[in-house]
Amino acid sequence: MTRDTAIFDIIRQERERQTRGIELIASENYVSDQVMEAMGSVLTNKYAEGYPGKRYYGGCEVVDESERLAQERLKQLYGAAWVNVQPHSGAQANMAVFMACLNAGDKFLGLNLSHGGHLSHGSPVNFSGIMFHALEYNVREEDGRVDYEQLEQVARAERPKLIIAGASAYSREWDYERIRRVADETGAIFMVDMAHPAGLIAAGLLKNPVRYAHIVTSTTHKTLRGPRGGVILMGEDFPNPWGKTTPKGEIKMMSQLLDSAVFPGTQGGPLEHVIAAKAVAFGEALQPEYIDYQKQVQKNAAAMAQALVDKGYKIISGGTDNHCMLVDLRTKFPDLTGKLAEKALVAADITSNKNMVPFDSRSAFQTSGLRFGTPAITTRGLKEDMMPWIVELIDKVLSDPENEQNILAVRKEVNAEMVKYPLYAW
Ligand code: DSN
Repeated sequence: MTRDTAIFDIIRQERERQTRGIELIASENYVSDQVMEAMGSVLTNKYAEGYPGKRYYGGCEVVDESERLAQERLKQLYGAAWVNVQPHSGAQANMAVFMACLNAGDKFLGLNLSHGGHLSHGSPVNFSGIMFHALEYNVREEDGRVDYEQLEQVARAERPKLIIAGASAYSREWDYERIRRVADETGAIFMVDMAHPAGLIAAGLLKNPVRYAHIVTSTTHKTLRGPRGGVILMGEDFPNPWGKTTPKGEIKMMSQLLDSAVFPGTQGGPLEHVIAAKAVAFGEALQPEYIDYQKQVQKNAAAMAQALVDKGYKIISGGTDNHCMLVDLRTKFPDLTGKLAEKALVAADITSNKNMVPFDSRSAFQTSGLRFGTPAITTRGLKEDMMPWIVELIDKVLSDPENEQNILAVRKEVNAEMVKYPLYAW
């Protein structure tokens, strides 16, 4: 077969882009060679609809072993009693929870997308907001922290069936105990989407939501540093609170509802090559050196946030407890949009994403914010003493975002430094 030079040339270009620049997208990371090896393996050839030991295809005995290993390692990592490793993504994991817990039109409560929430927690353009009745809570304007009082008020007044904690752009620890209390009081199921801080939680550096929530979902590719994908976990299984029964009249357990909601409810054949890569990543996360990595992610984020504050930038909530931070550009550069800031930084080989800030005066296409995160640069080997240097470069670009000479000078400096932090041996 002729080699597909068109696509492999594009892959080479992307590898070069990743290698020469500073990656600050909070949801991205660089996986290990063995995670990539598992993803690019013969397991991609196998159909395995169903679950280990109960498949709809023959020849699944080998992939059964790797899926079981992924399940066992994930349980061990978070102290979970039950897991599902098949969701193709975090949004698919969330969709399965909605399928298991709600009927179309039911009320649920999640963090407002423009206050740091996620698309699949109730955005009107997502299945969650289209099929279900989304209610929202915000962060407080004065300190950028979750408004737990508002969350409680809405839960008591509206009695949603599901309450969701978790965010895409929120740099603080959560008060899971408080949300669980109001969920118990109002009869709601409490779900945490831990996709962003999952790696820090696995390392024991943030509270483990599996201890507080009924159901936890996650992606596997952010701080956790696995392949692109999703998972669902529970600390203990429980009978579904609405008495849904099996055809034989038995009350279903939540694990049965969730398994059925993933397959056949919302997905077909599982991606067994990705599940094997998830198993590899979970195995890596169980090693002692993984804790050192996550501690460094946190240290780097704290140092970057401080350096930004020192330069006059406003960080929503004033700092970070985790791997990310949301910068409100309006304080330092009132006329600079997140859109232009992102473009100028990309031209300097510094990658981040524009983001709405709470109470933003601009649209989601323009935005007044930038989101930064440290998982990828930490994998690359950068330590906290390098964070002021990165912030200096960011500031240089944002101070004159349409000056091509200025951007080129920053880009040269970035490229010269990043050569010292090789990513791939091949
Ligand atoms: N899009 C992801 C992020 O960047 O946070 C969340 O799914």
